[in-house]
Amino acid sequence: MKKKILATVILTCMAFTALSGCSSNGGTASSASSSSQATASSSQQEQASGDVKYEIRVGHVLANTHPYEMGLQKFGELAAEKSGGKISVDVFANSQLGNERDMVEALQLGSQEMVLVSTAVLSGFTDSFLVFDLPFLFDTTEQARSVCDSEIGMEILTSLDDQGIKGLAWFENGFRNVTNSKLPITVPSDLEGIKIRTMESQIHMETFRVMGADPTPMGMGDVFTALQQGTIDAQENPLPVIDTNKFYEIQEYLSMTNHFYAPAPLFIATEYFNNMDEDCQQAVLEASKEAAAYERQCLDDMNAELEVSLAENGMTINHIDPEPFKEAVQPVYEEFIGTEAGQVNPDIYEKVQELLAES
Ligand code: EAX
Repeated sequence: MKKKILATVILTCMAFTALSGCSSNGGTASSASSSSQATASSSQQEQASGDVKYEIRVGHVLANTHPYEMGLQKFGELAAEKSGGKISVDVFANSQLGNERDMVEALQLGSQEMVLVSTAVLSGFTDSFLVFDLPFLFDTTEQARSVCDSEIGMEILTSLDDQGIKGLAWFENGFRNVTNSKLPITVPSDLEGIKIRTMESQIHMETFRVMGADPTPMGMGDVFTALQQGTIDAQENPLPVIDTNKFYEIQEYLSMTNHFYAPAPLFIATEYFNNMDEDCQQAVLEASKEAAAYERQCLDDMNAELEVSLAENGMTINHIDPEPFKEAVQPVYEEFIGTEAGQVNPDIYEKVQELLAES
């Protein structure tokens, strides 16, 4: 009887989500295989009636209303469907399993199966992803996605496989913009003396230092309180993060700097994946790629109206001329492209530039 209930619940949520747009189920640790009610055909029930053999915990640091959550829920539903119910995925939002660096380490230690992160924290594990930390590397989302989906993008994504962190697919966080409580940021000198939270990335910190700001690296879970207490004046994140973390409640100014593009690799613990049945490995690979496309669409849908809604929520929004900012951060390129540890490999950088020249 239990299996039948599980099967029905798995398929009710798949049918429901297939009919709906990009919406998350809310809640904190929500299992993607038991979140909503709908009907399903008997053949689908048979398909998903298998015993759950793999219970996967996937963590992220964003809100359970962010497209990260929607994409991971979709991954769970697809993995359950494609594995005949052998895979069950529980999604943990809001840093419940720790900050991004902790969760990546947890994959290496075998205490967590999957994680979705921004690449900036990976500088503690490898230099392969550093190219994405460079300021103003991309001008458009299309450019960024084409690089992620290219051969060099796939090489970067899988560059940690032999360190226990297997890259599955490129989700997306997006172009990052500055919010602060002091003034509109219109030219680099407006950042002079601004205490800004950054991710734990030397390149990100130096980017703000060369413009006169005072960067503080911090895990995502501590940002809202730090802003609220005034220990920092500013933070930088894509609009969907600003919205779903309600930064508009404590940050007056939003400056559309688009200074970094943050891709978001979906990782699984290599050993855990290698020990899965082949059919479930295939299910994970297919589900991760389909879920990545879905998550990008959710971001696109959300971004279409966020400037208006953030202004309605009281933010003073300004756009910038990027040229003075690009000029101001040139020293970051001189300092961080090279063959030393902590530098962007020149070959990777050149391959990205060649792709951009073709686009
Ligand atoms: O991947 O920490 C951040 O500001 C990022 O947006 C977060 O890592 C999501």
